[in-house]
Amino acid sequence: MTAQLVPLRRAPTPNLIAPATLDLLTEIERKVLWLACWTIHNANHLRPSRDGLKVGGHQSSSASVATLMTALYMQALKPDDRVAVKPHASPIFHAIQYLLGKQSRDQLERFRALGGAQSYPSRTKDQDDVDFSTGSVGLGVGVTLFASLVQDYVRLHKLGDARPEGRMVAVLGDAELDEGNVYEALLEGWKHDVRNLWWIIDYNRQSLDGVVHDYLFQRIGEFFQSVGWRVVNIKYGKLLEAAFEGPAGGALRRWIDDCPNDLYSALTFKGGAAWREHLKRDLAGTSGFKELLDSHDDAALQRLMTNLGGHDMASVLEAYLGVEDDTPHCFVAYTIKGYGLPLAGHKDNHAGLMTVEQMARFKSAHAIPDGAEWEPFAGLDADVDALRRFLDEVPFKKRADAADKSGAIVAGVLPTPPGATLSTQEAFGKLLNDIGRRDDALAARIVTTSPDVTVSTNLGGWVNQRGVFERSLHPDVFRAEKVASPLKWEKSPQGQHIELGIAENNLFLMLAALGLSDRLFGARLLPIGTLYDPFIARGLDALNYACYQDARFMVVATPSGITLAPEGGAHQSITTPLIGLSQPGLTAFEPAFADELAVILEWAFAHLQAEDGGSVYLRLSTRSLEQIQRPRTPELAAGIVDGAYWLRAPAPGADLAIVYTGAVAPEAIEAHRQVAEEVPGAGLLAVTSAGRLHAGWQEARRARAAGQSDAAAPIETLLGALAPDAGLVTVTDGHPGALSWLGAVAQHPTAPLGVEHFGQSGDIEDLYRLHGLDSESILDAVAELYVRRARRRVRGPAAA
Ligand SMILES: Cc1ncc(C[n+]2csc(CCOP(=O)(O)OP(=O)(O)O)c2C)c(N)n1
Ligand SMILES: [Mg+2]
Repeated sequence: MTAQLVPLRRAPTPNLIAPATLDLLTEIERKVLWLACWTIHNANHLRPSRDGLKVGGHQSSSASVATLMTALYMQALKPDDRVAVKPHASPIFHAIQYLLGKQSRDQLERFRALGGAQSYPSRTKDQDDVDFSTGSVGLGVGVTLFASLVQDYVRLHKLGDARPEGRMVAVLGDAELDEGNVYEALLEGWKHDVRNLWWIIDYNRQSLDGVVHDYLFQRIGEFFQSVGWRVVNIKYGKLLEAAFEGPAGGALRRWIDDCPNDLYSALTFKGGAAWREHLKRDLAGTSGFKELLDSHDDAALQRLMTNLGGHDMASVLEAYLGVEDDTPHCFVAYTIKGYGLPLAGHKDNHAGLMTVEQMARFKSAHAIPDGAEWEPFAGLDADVDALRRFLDEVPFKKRADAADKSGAIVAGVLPTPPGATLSTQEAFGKLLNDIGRRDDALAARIVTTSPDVTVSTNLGGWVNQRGVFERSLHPDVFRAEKVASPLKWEKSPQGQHIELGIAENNLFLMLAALGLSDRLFGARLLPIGTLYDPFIARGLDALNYACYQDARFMVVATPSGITLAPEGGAHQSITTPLIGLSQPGLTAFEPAFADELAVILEWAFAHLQAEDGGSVYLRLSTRSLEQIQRPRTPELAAGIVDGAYWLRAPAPGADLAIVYTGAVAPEAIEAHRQVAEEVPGAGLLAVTSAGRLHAGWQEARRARAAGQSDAAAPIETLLGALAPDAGLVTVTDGHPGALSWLGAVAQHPTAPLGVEHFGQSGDIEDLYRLHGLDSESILDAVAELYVRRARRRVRGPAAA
């Protein structure tokens, strides 16, 4: 309890809430706690277990926020508010939804079972009204900040249905504030002057491993304040506040404030007698103290000493309802992990579950008759009709579906940017620049964002057309002062580019929020984020988080691989093609030519909006390649979108194909030219998306297993042109595993080339030779395959 947060603003004490309402809310809170604990108990102790694994669920983390969440959902939230609930309070969330008629008993009974209510609130998997998924601590907190920015963006661009502004709320565990992404978000939010944000910290001073120190929290209040937030402490409940008014009140308050967190937790767990023993020893002789102790039996003393603000409905409501403006608010609610349960305060209670005996006592304390465990009003003192009426009138219950119903935005044909030689990054810049000139829905709905690499990822042309977004007008001073620059940098509420500081976590949380805009704010946006490919890893969990929520966005990562040669090993990405191949909800493309990119972009805009679509990752390069002048035939376009096409078709039954993806195209083309002199029928396969090929292959396998015997994946059809024992040489500027699996499609012997070690500076020629991506290495791999084949023919398959 030592954290003396700067008393920036004490909760105001006007009588904001009628006593009868307070009583009803207190009853509902009891029910919420009961249902959450019972849901977990049912899953662990009553539902048959087939695998003997502990099902889990967090009764203590849930109990910690029962008051905070009940007050929030049942009283403070308005229909347009959006909430991220700390992962381990999922049972409390589901219980609240259940009482509001938005969650079924069946879902609660199947908590953590297949198809049931999810362990951690999930937008896509839960059936009740989850606004933001949570699970990886810190990310749900951060996304609310970016959502508030998106809400402002939508409003200032006059998109959507002009609904009232909502608050973006995070209910977070105190340990979430150890996650750096939270501070990255706070700094970015400060720059953008965010509003309508509430972060409610469940300050139980416990994390997973135990009771935490206060070192960080001693600074938290000041930190929030320094970035423009208002901090509201909800420290003491009404019982304690009343006790502080008595003669020994000052001494008692000091004792609690000075009590180390671990001792406070241990005494909470032990109960009234333990408090008495310590207080007697420490406060002996304090005037009025004996009377205070004597007027409390052990149970009353336990109630008094644990009456922290976060468990006191009146204190919590005063804090929530006392907010009068849109300034970001941080509520520091003092709580006890496991409050109201026999687990309260124990340092090991994070994953602790009440035993069957403890649950039986808990059940009788809640006056729940046998068989009425799931009944919404069983065991409550309040009048059931009054409870029903109250729940029916809860403002949050009236929220409408936020989906954007204005129909799909059509990209139409995106002409290939002209140029004899182009890099895919350059082509991307030109394509976006062209879109920026259009006066249509596509151009209006695209919003770009980048963590300080706008110019170097080629978004400059687009930004020149569309401007930078800021809530207030900020002219381009360089332009006004006539300092020559190819870039305009005027900031205004109409701007369509959101510039971020260098923090890739923020980029992906921004994309998550932008990519949910249709479902959160009724206005579909087409977000495009750019960054350097290696730094995807820096924000990877946030990228995964964005995909998990089914946010829809495009991430354009450039430059990539060792092809950015002189930039060296610290900027070379090796593993990203594997991320692109395996990340659910994200379809990765790595084109080589500008016409491929144009086709991919057309497809991507539709995919971002399709019911069964998803997000798109483009891995691009700064290497200028000689372009192929060719018509965009439907076959070519289909191949590009499906993931591959024959750049040089193999002769029927050919026994060799060179397969490449992305910027290594010239080496593959050159190797193929040389091979073709000796093996005239060899094929050259251009792969635009290993991920699409792989997904198509899996889909065809499943279709065949389901009885559709003629199902064939694009990659199966393509490789079907080769001889059964044809060799494949695959080459990619990334880990070779991204393409080596192609050998498994039709069991073709395969030699996979790619990058397996950290690189270093150099020019492309040197580096390709070093990593074995040059045409010589491709030819060596061809030779290796022929040698293997010859051996196999002589000695049988085992010899290869
Ligand atoms: C990124 C991440 N790392 C680790 C975990 C595992 N984990 C789950 S809860 C938790 C501690 C949570 O403590 P706190 O936020 O204070 O929540 P409480 O349970 O106390 O309410 C940890 C480390 C996680 N979910 N996410
Ligand atoms: Mg905690």
